[in-house]
Amino acid sequence: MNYINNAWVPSKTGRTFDNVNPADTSDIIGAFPLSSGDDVHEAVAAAAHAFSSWKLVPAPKRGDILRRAGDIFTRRKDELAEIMTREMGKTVTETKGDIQEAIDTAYYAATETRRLFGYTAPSEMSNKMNMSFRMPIGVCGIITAWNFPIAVPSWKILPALAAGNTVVFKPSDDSPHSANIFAEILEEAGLPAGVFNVIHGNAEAGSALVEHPQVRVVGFTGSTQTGKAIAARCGELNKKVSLEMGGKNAQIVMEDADLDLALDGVLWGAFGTTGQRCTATSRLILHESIHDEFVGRLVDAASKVVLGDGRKAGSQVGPVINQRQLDKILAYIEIGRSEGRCVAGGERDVEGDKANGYFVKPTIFVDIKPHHRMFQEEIFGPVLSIAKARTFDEAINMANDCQYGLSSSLYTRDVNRAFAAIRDIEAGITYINAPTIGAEAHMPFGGIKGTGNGHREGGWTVFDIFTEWKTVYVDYSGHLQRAQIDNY
Ligand code: UN1
Repeated sequence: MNYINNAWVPSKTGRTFDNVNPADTSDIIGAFPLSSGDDVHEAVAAAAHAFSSWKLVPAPKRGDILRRAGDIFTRRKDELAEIMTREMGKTVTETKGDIQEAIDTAYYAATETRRLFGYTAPSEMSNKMNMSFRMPIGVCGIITAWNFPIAVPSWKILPALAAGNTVVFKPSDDSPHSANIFAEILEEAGLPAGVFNVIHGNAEAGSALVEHPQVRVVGFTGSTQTGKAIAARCGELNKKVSLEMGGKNAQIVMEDADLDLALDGVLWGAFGTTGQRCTATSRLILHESIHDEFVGRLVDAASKVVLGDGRKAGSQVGPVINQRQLDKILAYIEIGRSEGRCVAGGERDVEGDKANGYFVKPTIFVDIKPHHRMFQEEIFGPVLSIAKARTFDEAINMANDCQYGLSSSLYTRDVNRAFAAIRDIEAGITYINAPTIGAEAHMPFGGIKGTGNGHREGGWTVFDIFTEWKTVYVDYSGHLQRAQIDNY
């Protein structure tokens, strides 16, 4: 069902799609609406109507609702984690972490409602005050991917609501159930009807949302191809748009690093969430003097990673999301074989029950050169490509030789190298002695170059997306003062 005006309604199309468990494709979780522009229109109309009263609710009162949502997410965490794992595959430990990001964001956004600072500045004239306020914008259209079904939507939706906007959310058709729980939680927290709406479906619903004249802001996380198309359309329609697209994140390990730490970092960064994070470590740049030893240990560790249904105790890595992604990953593995040498994995895991799901063994390629496709293109799966660097500068240049710029990581014990990397790596996020993953809700999140379009979610920077400035001049002089004329 779609969720419009606090009611569960079927699509006017009468069409549905199946939500399939990627760990066991015979397990159909349910049918969800394949919505069209008419459904989107109804949701946007509800959100536009709700905006006129929601924007007048004092921001701290809006914050109270978000805080309650954080409490309910906490209460429903275990149940929701099971549901999320069943529909998108990552382990329950990881889906709990996903929900924790929403809890953190809810409490953070709630607190920000007591700030949402504007600013004041002196006037050029006497007896006049200048100030500028952050104002809500209207209906926000939110479109997100399936890999973080609750966390990533929460980064956008909760601050958008905190700022006084209303929302129509089009989740991925690979994680619709989690989105519906999101709606249930916001309703129970006390969000008025129409303030938050969910429309299920595929690109048809997504593009209707982007096109709708009453949608003033579009927030998107997903593929580079779709993101660029949305941005182009938003350019024509003159809409505000924030994009969070691909990554090809590098971890550099220098010869002076704590190698045990670096090994744990790359294992979790590359294969955690089955490599399906925009922040996943997909390029490993090793100093040549430690290359062979490090690769040997990494291959050993990767071959011990336990693949399995994310709901089963002991599983460390779940399946990939669907047949399309499986095919894409296997195709990249073939490209990898032609560009370098496969030293771990390189195939599906079809042992026992895993034959029913989309499992891919943690895969490692060595002898990859910086210009290779394996080092340039986002794969979004458990595939790591390794290259050798002779010097620190060469390692930094290799990390930067890439169209994307989301996350990055350097392992070293040399404080000078650490600060040089912070300065020189072209990415929105740099980790020192930590993997490329693990963003925290109250810090700006986003990337440069091909990853984004200059916006950041997370932290207070997210309010740059979901507010517009209203500048106010109050002249209490009692006579006409003409700026740029009378005061000079
Ligand atoms: C994403 O993959 O879209 O920092 C987001 C991280 C997670 C979020 C990833 N907290 O890896």
